[in-house]
Amino acid sequence: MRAINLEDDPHRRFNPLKGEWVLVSPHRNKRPWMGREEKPIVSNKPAHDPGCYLCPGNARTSGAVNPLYRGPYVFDNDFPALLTDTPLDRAGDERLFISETVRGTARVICFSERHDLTLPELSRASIRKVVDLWADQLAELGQTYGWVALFENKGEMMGCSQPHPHGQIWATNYLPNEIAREDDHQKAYHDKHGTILLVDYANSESARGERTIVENDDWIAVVPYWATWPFETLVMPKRHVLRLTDLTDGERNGCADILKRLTCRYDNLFQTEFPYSMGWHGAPTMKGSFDHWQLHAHFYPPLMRSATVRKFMVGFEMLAESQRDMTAESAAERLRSLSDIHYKEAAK
Ligand code: H2U
Ligand code: ZN
Repeated sequence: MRAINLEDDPHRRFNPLKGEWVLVSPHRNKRPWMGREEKPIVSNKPAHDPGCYLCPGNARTSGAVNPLYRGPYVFDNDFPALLTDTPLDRAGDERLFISETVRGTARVICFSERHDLTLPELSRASIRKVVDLWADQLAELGQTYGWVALFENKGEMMGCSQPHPHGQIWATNYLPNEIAREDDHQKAYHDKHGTILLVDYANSESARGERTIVENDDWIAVVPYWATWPFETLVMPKRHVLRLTDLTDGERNGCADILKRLTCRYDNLFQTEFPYSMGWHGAPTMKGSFDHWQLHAHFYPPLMRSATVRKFMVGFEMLAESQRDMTAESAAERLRSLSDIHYKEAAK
């Protein structure tokens, strides 16, 4: 029997962070595909839009008026999914009808005063300010809440409702599903091996290089071995870091650098404002021992073949398990081969 070739033969890969498998079918990439030719997407948004709820000086839907802010700006979400004062008694625990009450809060973070500049189009110095504000928000909300979700939904395809570049912050008094799973698996790995799962992973990927997209002294961005979305990436510090608040000055600059270079490549891939959901995962802020954690960011972009052709997680994926055609290595190679210079910048 011949040896399995991961570039050609159907196989499964294991995600040690979630404890689940993904089916990889690289042979299907040989199917004929009529590539669609699309023009680069250059939006002509103004630097300030009088009709935007998030621009400086404008009124939001609630009637509250944004200050004339410069740089990143945080405000309380006018329609928060969680409330700060929900009564904390247990709501129901019949055998099959289990519920619990929750407390939390939600905020919106405008990345800068500029209506027309998405994250990759901001300078490293401006992105650094976003990194600092994320860390400050984590420090503040982490005093009250056990989990602080820092994330961005980018693009209409991902359900983003406001054109002004922004992210969201949701703080909860419980660990959401994804976090609880990552907590379990990082803890089990630490108990078994005595080392940190994603520190081991970041350093082995750095040594191998085949799934690396961009890397600097302190950070690495890879298409993870177990990626499910075509161009999914994982961004990690190489040193053991629990939370954004623990990053040194140099590591914060490095973080801005890696985010800039990764998101520019994303935009350059299909010459579009590349949609995704991204978010930071670090050690929870609730009481307990979380030293087995490693800070990281996930990027989950839906696009597959062009600025408009996306992957759907349906059928087998909904009902059985995630599946991909293009290998993580091919996706990484495509992203790695692109320029750090944003296509809009290059066209000037
Ligand atoms: P998206 O990231 O999905 O675009 O969400 C933007 C958030 O901004 C959304 O949660 C909030 C919405 O509640 N928002 C306000 O708080 N005030 C506004 O005036 C507009 C939008
Ligand atoms: Zn705006």
